[in-house]
Amino acid sequence: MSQLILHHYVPSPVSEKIRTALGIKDMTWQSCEQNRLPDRPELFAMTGGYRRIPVMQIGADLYCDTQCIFRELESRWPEPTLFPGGGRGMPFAVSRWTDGELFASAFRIAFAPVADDLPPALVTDRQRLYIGAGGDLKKEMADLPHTLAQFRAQVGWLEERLESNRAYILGENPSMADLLAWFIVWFVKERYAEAGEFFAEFPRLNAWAERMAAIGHGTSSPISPAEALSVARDSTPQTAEQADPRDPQGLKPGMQATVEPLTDSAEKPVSGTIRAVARDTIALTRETQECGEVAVHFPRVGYRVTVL
Ligand SMILES: N[C@@H](CCC(=O)N[C@@H](CS)C(=O)NCC(=O)O)C(=O)O
Repeated sequence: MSQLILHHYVPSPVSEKIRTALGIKDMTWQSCEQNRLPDRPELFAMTGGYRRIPVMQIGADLYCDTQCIFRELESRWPEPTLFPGGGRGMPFAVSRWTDGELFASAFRIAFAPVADDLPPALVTDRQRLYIGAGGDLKKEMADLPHTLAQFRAQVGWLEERLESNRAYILGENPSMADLLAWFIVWFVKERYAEAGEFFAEFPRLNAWAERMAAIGHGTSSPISPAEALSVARDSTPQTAEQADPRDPQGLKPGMQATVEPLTDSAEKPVSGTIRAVARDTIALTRETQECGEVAVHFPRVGYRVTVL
């Protein structure tokens, strides 16, 4: 099997979710650092333009979105599990909260106080992406006390959850549930100048955060975007054709389709030929001169599939 390549950039909180998952599984992987702004020609050549980070690549298979990455990681490397104690399903439901409302507050707290010091192109891009077309981090700064009150109450739920002296959210072993909370706490602790004071009232969460940081990221070695592209070019997708007779949209292998995230109308849909249809995921194949045939995998939840 080709080695796992993670396309990410160091300050990306959503990537930290996956880097720490690789730490839990003590994996050896290749780290492909991408630009913070969407100037990522090699990655876009492979995914067909999927805009977000991280993306996991294994040979000529590309997994977009952390929902999809978690599933594939667990299926290929089941031990140690990200779902100890049979805790499957629920973490994906919890991710709709952490990646939605909780992340939206964390973004404002991390970015609004420093917006004037960040590259203007980054501010414009992320405002649009996370607050919407009329997004304005200056207005968000004026509203920061409200955002902090919202965030504080939700962080309080995590503190309460850790009150029974368990080391991690589900018990004695770290799990996907911890990763969902960790990337948010990591993001705010890394970026918000007042984080020390803000988190002072959450002693259990702080002790847990130290345990999470100590997990690390496994062992990585660097790979350039051009090298990652040549790995895809020299491989063939390992995804078998798969039909799902119960698919509510009647999707079938061989159909031409597009996939796009529901959250961002400005993102370009990715087009290709359906290879595998399932309840939780969809894979399209695409063929280009730059990278040969690749399979690009997406979650179903939060994405719209349109047959062309
Ligand atoms: N639903 C996606 C969200 C990913 C996401 O928003 N990632 C951020 C980076 S932390 C991003 O892509 N920002 C815009 C960019 O880097 O171009 C997932 O779970 O992977």
